[in-house]
Amino acid sequence: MADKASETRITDLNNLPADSVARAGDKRFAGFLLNDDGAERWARAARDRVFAEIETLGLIANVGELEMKGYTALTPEQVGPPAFIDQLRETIIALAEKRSGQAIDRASGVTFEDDNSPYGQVHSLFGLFGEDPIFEQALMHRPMLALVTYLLGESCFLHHERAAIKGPGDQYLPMHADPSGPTPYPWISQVCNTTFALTDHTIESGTTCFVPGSHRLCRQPTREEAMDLSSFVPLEVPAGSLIVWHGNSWHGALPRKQPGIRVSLVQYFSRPSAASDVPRNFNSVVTPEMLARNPPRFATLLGVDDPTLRLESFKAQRTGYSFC
Ligand SMILES: O=C(O)CCC(=O)C(=O)O
Repeated sequence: MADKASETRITDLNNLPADSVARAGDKRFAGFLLNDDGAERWARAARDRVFAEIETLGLIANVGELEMKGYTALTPEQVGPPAFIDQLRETIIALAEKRSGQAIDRASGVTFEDDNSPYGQVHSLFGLFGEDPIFEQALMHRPMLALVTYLLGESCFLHHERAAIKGPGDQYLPMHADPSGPTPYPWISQVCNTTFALTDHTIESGTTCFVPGSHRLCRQPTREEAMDLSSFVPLEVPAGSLIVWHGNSWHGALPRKQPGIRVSLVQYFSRPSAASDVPRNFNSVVTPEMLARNPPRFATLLGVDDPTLRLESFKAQRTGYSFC
């Protein structure tokens, strides 16, 4: 697939249709950067699709939480069959054992205690596609994508994926927002994090904490704010839940204070216009078989196809609606 990457760079952006020349009196204007009815229709149709999917899946309350608090959690019942969560967790643990050459001590959780991770006492695994088709299912998870699309639009892509195994330790993860571009951040989400909780996420197990409503601040916390434990509101959810947050939301995590492991799968998405730090390049891991067995959106999510390089999508983005 590596060779195919360049194909998505060959776009019709340069092939302006003849009618893209607009006229005002005796003046002629290139239509490339002009809004037009087609762009407006395209953007509104995208909005209607996104809203319809939210309603169909019964996610309006979750959208309400995203708007109000900046984060939400789908219940295990909303996420789907427990077998999916069990398989995801076991696949991640088996992969960590294969890659590290160590059997994971699930009872004590100390197997990776010497890892020096930016996330605290967390062992992270990247490069999951191609290891097992379950990761393709996780990416195409319908309720997750409905919320991601609400936040980032239909052209968003997977910036990176990360499986995380957290053991006991003493390090808090400081409060931070995920975007890395200049501030103030736009109030509309530019990136978003989705985390499948594959074991219980509790205070004792070192769960993720949020500052409710902080997505409206559109900036990073100061150093003092990042370490102010009085602002850490823990989100406790059972195994099988899915946590989703607006990219601007301040979040951190508690240290795990009990033996054992907290296992999760993070999928982090971005708008094409907001890829301010280097995303993973999935072109070399996406196979024709993967593309054939997944819906067309799979190619967009993995950056193999970027719709915003096509003229009609490019123009629709510029209408200002945030759903295309
Ligand atoms: O480990 C956690 O609970 C939070 C992880 C985190 O901050 C992230 O994935 O961006």
